Amino acid sequence: MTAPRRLLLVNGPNLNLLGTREPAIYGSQTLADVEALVRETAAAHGFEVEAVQSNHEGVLIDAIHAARETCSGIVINPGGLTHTSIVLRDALSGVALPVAEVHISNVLEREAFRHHSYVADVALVHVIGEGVAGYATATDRLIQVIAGQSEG
Ligand code: CA2
Repeated sequence: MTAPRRLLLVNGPNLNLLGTREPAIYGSQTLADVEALVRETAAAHGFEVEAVQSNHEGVLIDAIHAARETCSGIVINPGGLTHTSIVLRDALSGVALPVAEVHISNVLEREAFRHHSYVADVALVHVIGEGVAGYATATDRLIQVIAGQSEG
């Protein structure tokens, strides 16, 4: 079966607040801007995007499970779940799709509790601290990975 030309974009808890608070850390663009950027970037390669944001871990996990049938890769900013969630990590490794992990801020230069990511070693692409533009970088790099897989 040919791989679907569709990506899942996952944004975790509190990312619905983008553009409303803490602009010094997260910038002034909104979640709608992020979703539009990823759609535009993916469309340049002929990919569609299904976007989900939730403040509820189970909703994110259900979306990741559903992507197994409908998508060929996942771009994810897990928000604070990055640093806490073994179940989110298990969902990502369970569906066995290529994953791109994005963080808007440079988590490695922030508080020590943000330095560890449970998602990092199940992701093939990591883009950290490039602001919202990092979602476009992550999308491009993930599509390159998918293209490489379908060649091999
Ligand atoms: O830098 C990132 O993208 C983070 O994943 C964002 C998470 C944070 O817990 C991670 O350590 C790093 C927080 C998302 C909350 O986003 C907000 C945006 C605007 C206002 C308030 C929160």
